[in-house]
Amino acid sequence: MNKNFYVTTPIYYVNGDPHVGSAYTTIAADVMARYKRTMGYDAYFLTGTDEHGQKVEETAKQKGYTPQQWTDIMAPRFKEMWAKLGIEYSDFIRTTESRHKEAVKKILKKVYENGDIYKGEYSGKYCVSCETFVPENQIVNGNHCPDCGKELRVVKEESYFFKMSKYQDALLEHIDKHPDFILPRSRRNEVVSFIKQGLQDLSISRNTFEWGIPIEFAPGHITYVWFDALTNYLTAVGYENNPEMFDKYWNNAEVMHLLGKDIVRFHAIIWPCMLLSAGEKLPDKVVAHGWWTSEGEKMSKSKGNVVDPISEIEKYGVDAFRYCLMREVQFGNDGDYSTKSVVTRINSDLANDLGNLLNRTLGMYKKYFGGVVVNGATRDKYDDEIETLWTEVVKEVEEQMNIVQYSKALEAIWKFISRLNKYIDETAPWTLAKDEANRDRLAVVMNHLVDGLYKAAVMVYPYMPTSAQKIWNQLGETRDIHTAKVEEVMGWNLLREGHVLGNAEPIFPRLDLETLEVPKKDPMQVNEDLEVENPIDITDFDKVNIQVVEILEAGKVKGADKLLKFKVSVGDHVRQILSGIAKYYPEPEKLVGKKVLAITNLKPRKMRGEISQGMLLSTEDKNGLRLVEVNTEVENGSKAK
Ligand code: ME8
Repeated sequence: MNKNFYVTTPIYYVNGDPHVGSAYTTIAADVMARYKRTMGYDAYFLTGTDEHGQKVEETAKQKGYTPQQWTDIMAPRFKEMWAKLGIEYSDFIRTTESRHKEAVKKILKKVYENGDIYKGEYSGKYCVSCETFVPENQIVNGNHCPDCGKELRVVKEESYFFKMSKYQDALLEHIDKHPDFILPRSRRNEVVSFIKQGLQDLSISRNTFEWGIPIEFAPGHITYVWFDALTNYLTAVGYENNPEMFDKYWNNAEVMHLLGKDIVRFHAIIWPCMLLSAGEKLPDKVVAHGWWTSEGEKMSKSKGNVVDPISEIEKYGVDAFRYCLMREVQFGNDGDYSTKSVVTRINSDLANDLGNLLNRTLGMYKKYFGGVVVNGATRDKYDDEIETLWTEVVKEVEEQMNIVQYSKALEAIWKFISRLNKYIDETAPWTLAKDEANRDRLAVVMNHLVDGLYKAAVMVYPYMPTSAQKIWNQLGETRDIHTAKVEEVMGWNLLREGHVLGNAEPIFPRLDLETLEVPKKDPMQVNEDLEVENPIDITDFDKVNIQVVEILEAGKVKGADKLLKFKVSVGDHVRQILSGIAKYYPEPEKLVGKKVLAITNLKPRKMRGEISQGMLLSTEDKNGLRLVEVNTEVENGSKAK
């Protein structure tokens, strides 16, 4: 069997700091690599940063740096975060490295020589935040991105196109023949129906800015950032400079890309088409996970509810944090990160089930046998049950990990841990200990417990490496758990007669939700990195005339239930303004005498045969809609600046 494995995370944009979302994918990849190693694989794990493109260029500029300076500041921040989260990647790639530039050149050349690139003009809409071209039929709310909701820009420039349409059938066939190519399987249908709508050729070059990899056959053009970024997966395993490595970790490995559902199409459509054109093998699994929200809301910098992994690991410890992320949500589904669910999880699974089991077991071993292993031979049906369950659990974990279902794998592991707890109740060692005649039986029971814990440590190691090591150490095993293999712990009686167990120390302290120190945000703190939606320039604002107007008359419009008709004074003249707010002002005449704000340079238009020469400003909240009132002392016609 092929025992090489290659797992990747997306390479993250360096426009902001890593957060719980990027941490999630990276932890998932780390868990997978560690798990595969325990299963005897030679696993290679890649993460890194996506440093080119308009989004990064613009962020750098806003912050007052050159793009290179900015990426040099940001890339180490990702490395630092991953170190704190116990991530042990094999390589960290930055797309500004020369090895990557060479790899991009190579793949572009291959695709070009294959006749799959032609010159044309791109004319349409572009979302800088997603770095993606948005076809007309997908635009939402007038001019916004269907994925992130941000405003789109018009792009009209000469561009080179990749003949993606040519690979439509080959890709569909591949997906059909490989049921696990896109995971979870539920995502597969979405991708297939998208492809079936017809693949468009893809613009793969830009020529109106400079932060990217130049294209040899297209002077003045740089590589479209996604074409550049996706290639990173090849670069890191020696596509351009190390054929031996490339053979090992690409051609002869199980290749798995982990990513969020936001970028499935790039990975399950564009990327395989690029590889088909370049004549390279396709990855084996493209696995998309869901989206994290925080305490029930979408995470955003402006709301200030972005979960910072550092504060979480300060509260719970890194292993508990890793465990909760992987356990709480089924991989593929969206999840909500809340303090309550994390605390509940830690208390029940870690402190109670696992921590207590270890504590009780070591306590009893010390009491009954002085903490030194004694083997015995008196078996019972409970021993058989435990042993059978263990074999089933290993199999179940392997099946779940194959379809990248971490929470299900953990459920299986916890079935075993809970069974060990139940085994204590069934065998009641404290009763056995009362009678010297049961000493041999007591030894068998206690050995099953320490043995079970020894095995459990290997199973939880990918998720909680430090705690797993602590469990081994408390069991008197000094070996580095990194080297542990599931195969070695399949059998029983792993701890031999005379083995000295260590001391029990609590690994997962119980948390109290009430008294948990949740660092309170300073309500007066100003967020300097606040992200503004649809930012405009002061010159944009200057175009809009907002003036104070006094309502002189207000009434209903015949035949139009929603409309109110106002006569307003703008200081030197009177205007008529219509507004669709009748529902909120059943007695409009009460508005007479109030001063409100109006946009006065909106093109006049007729509604229901009546002219409207402006727009009254209003605000809306859960209590309904209200006109924006101004102090009556302000003179009519005064401009809002
Ligand atoms: O897309 N919940 O980079 P990116 C879950 N550079 N996962 C989340 C998340 C959330 N709320 N927020 C982010 C890019 N993620 C490209 C990738 S790959 C060749 C190029 C995770 O910085 C998730 O993995 O926007 C998502 O796919 C990724 O961060 C997007 O990272």
